[in-house]
Amino acid sequence: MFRKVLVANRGEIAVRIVRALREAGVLSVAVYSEADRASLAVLMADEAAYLGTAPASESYLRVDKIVEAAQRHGAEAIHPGYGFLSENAAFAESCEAAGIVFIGPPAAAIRQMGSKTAARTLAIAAGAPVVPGTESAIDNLANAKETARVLGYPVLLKASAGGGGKGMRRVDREADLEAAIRDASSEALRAFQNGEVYLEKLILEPRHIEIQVLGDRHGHMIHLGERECSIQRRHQKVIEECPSPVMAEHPELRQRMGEAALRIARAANYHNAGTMEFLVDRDRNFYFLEMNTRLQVEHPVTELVAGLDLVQWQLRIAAGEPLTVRQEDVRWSGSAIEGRIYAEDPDHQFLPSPGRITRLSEPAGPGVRLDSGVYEGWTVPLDYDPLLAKLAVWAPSRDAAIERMKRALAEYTIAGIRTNRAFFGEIMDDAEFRAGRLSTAFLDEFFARRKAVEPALEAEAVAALAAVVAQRKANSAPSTAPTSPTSQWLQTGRETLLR
Ligand code: MV4
Repeated sequence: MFRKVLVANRGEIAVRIVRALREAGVLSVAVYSEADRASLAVLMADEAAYLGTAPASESYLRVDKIVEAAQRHGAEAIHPGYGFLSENAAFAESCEAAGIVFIGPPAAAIRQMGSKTAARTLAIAAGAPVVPGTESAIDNLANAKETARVLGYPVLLKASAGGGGKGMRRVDREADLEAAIRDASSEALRAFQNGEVYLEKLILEPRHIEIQVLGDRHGHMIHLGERECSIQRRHQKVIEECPSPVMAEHPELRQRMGEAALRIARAANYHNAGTMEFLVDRDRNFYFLEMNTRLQVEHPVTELVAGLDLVQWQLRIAAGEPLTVRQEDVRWSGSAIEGRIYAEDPDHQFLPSPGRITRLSEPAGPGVRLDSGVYEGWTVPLDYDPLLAKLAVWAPSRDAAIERMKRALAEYTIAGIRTNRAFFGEIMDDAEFRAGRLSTAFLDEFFARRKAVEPALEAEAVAALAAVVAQRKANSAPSTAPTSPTSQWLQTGRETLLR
């Protein structure tokens, strides 16, 4: 195992990795920008290295400064976390060139999976199902029209270099195809410096289900089942769970998707942790979409249900140790749900809400796992992704996990900034969510349902205000009426809300 590892990231994931290093007896080096001088990861790590000013382009994206910091601190390896440089093949190569182990897959696999068309070609060669479409970029309109006609409208234009929804265009009829290609291509060029686009058949209201894989440097690879990630807003995941509610009714689907994921990973000569994204349609046909060659934000739900520590395995695998877990050893137990707590205002178009956290009280207790990157008094910078923490719960059943999530959310107080915390409680109470009827259209439909009941909620707010006013009067009067500690506590919370 390594003696010292540098964590090339920030926020909750830097904290997650520092914790894993501490448990493994490995010294940790945090890196930080001007805005993150007093970050939780910096406070928790053994050592810290300053990178530069707040913009990521001057700090967390600076390959030269990060590699130099690792050398200066004597770190033998770098864990990139997610985002930033985690899927940058040139960064992985720079690490290796400097004699530093990149804790992740081979640079060649990162590069290959970075091209969506190359990934599709690889998946096809591996015998895995992909969405019907083209394997190479569109180079003339006549061919594109012919392809779209064969696929059948609606079709979806996607950026070859893309992912995450950028440069995507739905096309419903041939008359719209030419303009859509032009728009998608120029968007792709701006976002990825590569204007290539290709065509896929549009899958209507799919589920987004991904498979976690883990492989060592000696050719042994396993899958750890799925995560259901259909609840997304503008390609940003909001809630993830394991198992997927579809697997409860169709357990054979996990094995079939797991095997497809393994075929693709083997074809890519993959090692370390990786994730295959699939779309699953209403008839439970599944199609490979793309591969994420990094540790994912939502990895805790897999850890909770499969009962292993993905970051520990990433470290051991990068250090050359064999993966001693066999596929038949993997057992999935119970149900886990994760909610991403963002510093954003759900009542105002989810605008980022940076600022100082004036009060923080965190949930705990049975089955609760909080991966947080903040503390009371911390100022959430506006320079980065507004993810504050991930609240994950485990329980023996999905219904019990939902109740546990509601309980944990009720224990969670974050004051000083706006967060999406309360919004999760509403989703946990949603009948469609509880029935497990999920698709990528879920949140749009949820907002439409919520709008329909808004007038009733306003009346409820007036009643709540009246109750607080009455309670305040009662409290100020010299009364012997017993007030329970619970009601006192709840009232403090209500007052915070009504301020
Ligand atoms: C699709 C699709 C339907 N049909 N491809 C969005 C991001 C990118 N990773 C792939 N995405 C999609 N590709 C075909 N052929 C629907 C989506 C999609 C989506 C996928 C996963 C999670 C949320 C989504 C929200 C809207 C659209």
